[in-house]
Amino acid sequence: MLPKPVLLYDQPLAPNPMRLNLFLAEKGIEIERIPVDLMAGAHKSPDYLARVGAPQVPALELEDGTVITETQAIARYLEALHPEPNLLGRGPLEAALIEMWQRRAEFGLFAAVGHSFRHSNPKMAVLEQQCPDWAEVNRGRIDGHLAALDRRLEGRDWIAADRLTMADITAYVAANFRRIIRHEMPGGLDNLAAWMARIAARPATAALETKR
Ligand SMILES: N[C@@H](CCC(=O)N[C@@H](CS)C(=O)NCC(=O)O)C(=O)O
Repeated sequence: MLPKPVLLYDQPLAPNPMRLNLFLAEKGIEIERIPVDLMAGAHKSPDYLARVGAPQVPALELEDGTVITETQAIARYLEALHPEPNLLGRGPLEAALIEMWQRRAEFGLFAAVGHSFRHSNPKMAVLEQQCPDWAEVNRGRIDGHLAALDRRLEGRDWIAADRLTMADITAYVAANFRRIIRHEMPGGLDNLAAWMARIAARPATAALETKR
C-alpha cells in the first residue's frame, strides 16, 4: 500500500503551487492544505525546514511522514494514486513527450516570467538577491517563448497530447502569470489565445480562480 497524502504545504498565489493546485483540481483530489507565508519567511523557519527539508512550496506530506517537494515529483506520486484523468502520459512514448513539453514550458516561459518578476518587483527583495538586468533579459525572452507555443498549437488543441496534460498546466500558469509583470501579449498569437481561453473555461481552472 502506498502511503496516503495528508497535508499540502501551499501558497495559492505562487506559481509552482498554482501548477499543483490546477493539477489537483483537474484530478478532483481534495487534500488538507496549510498556507505557508513566504513573505514572512515561514518556509525558512527551523520547524518548516525540519519537516520539509527545503525552503520551498509546494510540499506534500504523506501519512508515514515522507515529504515530497518539487511540483513534478508530487504530481508523479499523485498520478500513481489517482491515474485518471491521466495528466502525465499513458505509456513510455506519450509520457516522454509530455515530460519533454512540460520541461520546455517550465525552463522556458515559466522561468522567464518567474525571473523577470522576482528580479524586478520590490516586494520580492525579501526572497531574491535581485539583479535588474536579469529581470530585463528574461522579460525579453517571453515573446519568443509565447511565439514558439503558438506555433506548436497550430492545428492542435493541446501542447503535448490529445488532451490537457501537465505540459499545458505549466505553460498556462506561466502565460497567465505574465500579468503580474504587466507583460503585454503580442498580437497575432491566435492559437495561443484560443488555447488560453480553452483552459480558462475548464471547470477546474474556473474553480481555482474563484477560490483566490
Ligand atoms: N522546482 C520547484 C520550485 C519550487 C519553488 O521555487 N517554489 C517557490 C514558490 S513558486 C518558493 O517556494 N519560493 C521560496 C523562495 O523563493 O524563498 C518546484 O517545481 O516545485
